[in-house]
Amino acid sequence: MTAPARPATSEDLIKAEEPVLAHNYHPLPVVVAEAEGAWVEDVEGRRYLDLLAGYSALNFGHRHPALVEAAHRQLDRLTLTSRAFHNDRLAGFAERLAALIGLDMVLPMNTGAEAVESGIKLARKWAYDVKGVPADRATIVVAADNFHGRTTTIVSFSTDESARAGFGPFTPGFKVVPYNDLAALEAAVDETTAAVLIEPIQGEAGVVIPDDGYLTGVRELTRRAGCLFVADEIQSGLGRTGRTLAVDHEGVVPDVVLLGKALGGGIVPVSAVVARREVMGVLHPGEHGSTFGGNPLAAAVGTAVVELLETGEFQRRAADLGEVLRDGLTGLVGRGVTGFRARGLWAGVDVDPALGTGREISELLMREGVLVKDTHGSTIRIAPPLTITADELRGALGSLEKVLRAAE
Ligand code: IF1
Repeated sequence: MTAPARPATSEDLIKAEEPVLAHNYHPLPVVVAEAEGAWVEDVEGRRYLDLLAGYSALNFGHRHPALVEAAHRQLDRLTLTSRAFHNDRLAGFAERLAALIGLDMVLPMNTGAEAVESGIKLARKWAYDVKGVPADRATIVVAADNFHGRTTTIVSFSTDESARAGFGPFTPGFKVVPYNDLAALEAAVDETTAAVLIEPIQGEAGVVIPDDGYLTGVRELTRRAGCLFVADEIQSGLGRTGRTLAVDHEGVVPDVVLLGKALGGGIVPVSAVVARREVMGVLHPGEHGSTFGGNPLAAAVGTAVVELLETGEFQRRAADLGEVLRDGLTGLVGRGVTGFRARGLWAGVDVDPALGTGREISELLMREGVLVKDTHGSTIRIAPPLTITADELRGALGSLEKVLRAAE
């Protein structure tokens, strides 16, 4: 008789990854085994408040009952067809998503990077077919410090050396201008420009919010110049900032909106390009696609996500809880925090570098039962599930205060 296997500890599991898992990440040393709502539990049963929410893939929390139910129901009926056939879930998903976003047509994909790639291809095709740019001459203007994903084309226009170095040769056709600088954008746009592609709020850069009027300016400039405005709302969209989209804060409607992360309800990867009919109309059979894009399970979960957002409840929660977050962070400025940028339930918090790196602060917070993720240098980002309660959020801010005080 063999002895029952001793359950693996967090330490065992972290060690077991080392020889078999690519070293493209440096995760916090927590091994999550279960989760519900804003809380995760590790292998030893320790509980943590999740203030990262899967980089906003978990806007509705872990295992939101309506989303899990939609997934279960669909698993029992039909999971995949490929786009070689129609499936009975796709029309409803596209119709409701387009209506939520205020545009006409949907191209369903899977990951964020695929949505960005698809947006780039769509903009180029539109430039040749509609705008009349000479073949292979189309350019796309992007912003410095962008983060749009990790494919070879997308890292081609990254300004982050660790994302780019070693991955050339790079895809041509991109012009990089400083973010939040309309004059630089104006100077970069010409008759070859297919699109301006930006994040309405730059996530990876540290939750960088442009000046009021910037997005309106981008909209006016692109309209005047006869090129497309493509907004990457993969992280900023779907309730995070207190509105359905971050561009809604300026009442701006882009030509193309890229969605991902939360669109899959934290269950399956679901992304989408949502666009005006005249733009999406340039794509014909055989020109673009994906085996998994628009699969029935993704469409069912995506539809349930759209249903949650149609009520406006989550956008309201993000706005209201955003005030709690802002108040808490304001109280920490000068007490370990040198500054912060916040919109809705999303903040980039600059910690005094004398107190430690963002990574060190994140590890200390982990020991207090709060999970966050650092970004560059001494910045940590806070993006809890929109289902978090005000008391839970205040508790987490209390833990941050405690960690900062102990680090002094
Ligand atoms: C990783 C960051 C967040 C995105 C925007 C497209 C994508 C992303 C605006 C691509 C992805 C991720 C990827 C994730 C880390 C993460 C991230 F720090 F890198 F910037 F969220 F803050 N557009 N962001 O933010 O979407 O292909 O990943 O589905 O580990 O690389 P994806």
